[in-house]
Amino acid sequence: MEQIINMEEQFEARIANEIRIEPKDWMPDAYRKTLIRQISQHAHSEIVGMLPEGNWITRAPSLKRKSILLAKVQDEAGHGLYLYSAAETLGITRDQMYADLHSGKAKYSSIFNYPTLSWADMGTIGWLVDGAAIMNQVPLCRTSYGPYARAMVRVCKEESFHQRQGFEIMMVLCKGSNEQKEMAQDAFNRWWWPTLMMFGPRDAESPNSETSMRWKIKRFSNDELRQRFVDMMVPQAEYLGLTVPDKDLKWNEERGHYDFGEVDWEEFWNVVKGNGPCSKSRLQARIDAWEDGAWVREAAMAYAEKQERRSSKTQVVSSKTESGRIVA
Ligand code: BYC
Repeated sequence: MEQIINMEEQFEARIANEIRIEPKDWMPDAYRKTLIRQISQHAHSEIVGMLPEGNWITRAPSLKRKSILLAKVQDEAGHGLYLYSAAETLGITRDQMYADLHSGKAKYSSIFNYPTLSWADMGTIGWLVDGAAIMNQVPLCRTSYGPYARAMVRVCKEESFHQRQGFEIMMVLCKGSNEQKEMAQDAFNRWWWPTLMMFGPRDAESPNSETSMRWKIKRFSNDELRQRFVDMMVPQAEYLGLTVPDKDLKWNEERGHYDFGEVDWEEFWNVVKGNGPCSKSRLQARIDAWEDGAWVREAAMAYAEKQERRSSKTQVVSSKTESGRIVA
């Protein structure tokens, strides 16, 4: 008992002194549990996040746009893999994480349950959704768990490129024909509010925030990051000549921030519970990919076992040779 209290004190002292917690360090069960929850959900978001954009690879308007989009979607797969690896260091297996996603137990970001209806959605996702991801993830480069923080450094570099490419698509559309401008505004109208939902519920309704902030897993609250995001995006929308679809949006001189309207929280919770416009098809696509890939996993396992058998046979032969009993 005394030993646990001691370890708990050491853990809290490390957190207070900004010393990262590493996989082999002692950590409270609740810290491990909430990290597995957040990191695995983050990984699932990256993987499910490939679907709405993957939908446009075959319909990209030029070869250049197609290759950029392909590279971006591949980057998201990479992010998912770093994050699954980071979660595995906490003692959960990848198979378990996939099983939790497929059964609906584990969540993924609500944003990916909306459809991508036009090419302008590719620009809007890059600009807005990746913009929100950067706002949320840059502080995670300083999160208290070492493997998560290190994964985030690379993820954020790649996300910055993604955001630039999204903004550039929007620039081209907004400078284009009336039809292109309308397409850009329509995509912006559809994605603005769901993007604000990415930051999670209001602080007062966020059950995980208090402990996650205390343990420095989260560095800023959901509402703080949402406000920063609005402050950053409004001037960019103005630059593009787009109208933010919020009649309550107004610069507040006193606060030094934009005031903005209320997110539709009923819609948010509905999507989080799995009733978003594309929730069923997104999850089904992941389940199908898992089932269709069974033969690849089986073949890889059979190959690994064959290699293992071969190398153990070679070891027996070479150890016999060394002992002088067999001479080739
Ligand atoms: N969607 O207590 P709260 C990307 C859940 S990938 C769904 O505030 P927390 C990209 C929350 O999980 C971006 N669920 O939670 C990829 C919790 O339920 P549980 C993904 C949400 O964890 C490809 C409950 O609501 N980014 O950008 O303190 C292409 C109460 O919430 C959402 C990350 O995952 C939501 N939006 O704070 C392009 C970042 N919000 O788990 C782009 C890492 C909340 O108790 N994650 N919930 O059952 C985080 O920073 C935090 O987990 C959150 C939520 C801010 C999201």
